[in-house]
Amino acid sequence: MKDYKKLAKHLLERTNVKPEFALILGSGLGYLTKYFEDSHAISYSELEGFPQSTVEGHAGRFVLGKFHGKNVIAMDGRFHYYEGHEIKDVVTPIYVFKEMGISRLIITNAAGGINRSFEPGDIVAITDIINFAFRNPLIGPNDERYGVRFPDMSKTIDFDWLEKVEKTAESRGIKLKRGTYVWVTGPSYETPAEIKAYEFSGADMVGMSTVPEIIAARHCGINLIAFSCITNMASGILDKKLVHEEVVQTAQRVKSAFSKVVGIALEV
Ligand code: 6GU
Repeated sequence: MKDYKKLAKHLLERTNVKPEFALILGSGLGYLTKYFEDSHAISYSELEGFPQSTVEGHAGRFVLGKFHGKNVIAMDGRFHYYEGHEIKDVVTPIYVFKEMGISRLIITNAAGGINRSFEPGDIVAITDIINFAFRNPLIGPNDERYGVRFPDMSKTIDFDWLEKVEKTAESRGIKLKRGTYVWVTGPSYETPAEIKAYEFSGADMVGMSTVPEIIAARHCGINLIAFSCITNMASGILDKKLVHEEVVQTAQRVKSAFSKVVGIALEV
C-alpha cells in the first residue's frame, strides 16, 4: 500500500497553506489556479511515488493557495486510466487529500452530452454515476484505515452543498443542470450504438474520468460535489464527428461561468 501520509506531509511542508478544500480541475480548467493568491505550485514529478500526467492540456501539478477566501489545493491535471496508469494510481491524490485533513472536494471535468436537452457550454452537476469502465479502484485488500470493504454509494455527492451552490449560482445568473455521468475508459470516443445504450441506461453525459475519484472519496469519507462542462454532444446525438479541439474550445468558452461556479462552491 502507498504511503499517503508521507506524500501529504511532503505537500504540507512545502507551503504554509493548510487546505480545507481540494479541487480537481478537468480539461481546460487549469487556468483557474492563476487566480489563486499566495499560490505555490508543486509538480507531480517532484513527488516521489506520484504518477505523471501525460494528456494534452493537463499540466501535472498541485497548486496550493487562497481562492475566494478559502485555503485550497488544486490538481492542475489529473490521472486518467486511459493514460496507462494503474487504477490505484488514479485515486492516489484522494487518499493524500484525506491525509492532509481535507474533508471537502470539488471535481470538474469535460464531458460529452447524451441528454438531448443539453448543449455544449452547459454546466451540469453530477448527481449520480454509472461505472461502464468496469474498473474499481477499491479492488484488492481493503485499507481499513480509510474505509470499509463495501462502501455505500447511494449518495455519491453532497446534495445539501449542491443545493446551496445551485441557489447562489441562479441568483448570479448561472443556471446549473443536473445529470448522471457515465464513466468509460476511452481513449477512443464512443460509437453511436454505445451512446444509445448509455442513454437507455439513464446516462446524461459521458466522460473518461471522475468516477474513480468519486468512489475513493466515498470510501474514505470526503464530501464532494462534481461538475461537468458539456463540451460537445456525444457520438450519434448530432450528425457530426468528434474532435478533441472542440472539447478544448468549449472549455475555453465556459471558463468564466465555470470558475464562478467553483468560487460559489467554496463560498456557500
Ligand atoms: Cl463524447 N466521450 C467521452 N468519453 N469523453 C468526453 C466526450 C465524449 N466529450 C468530452 N469528453
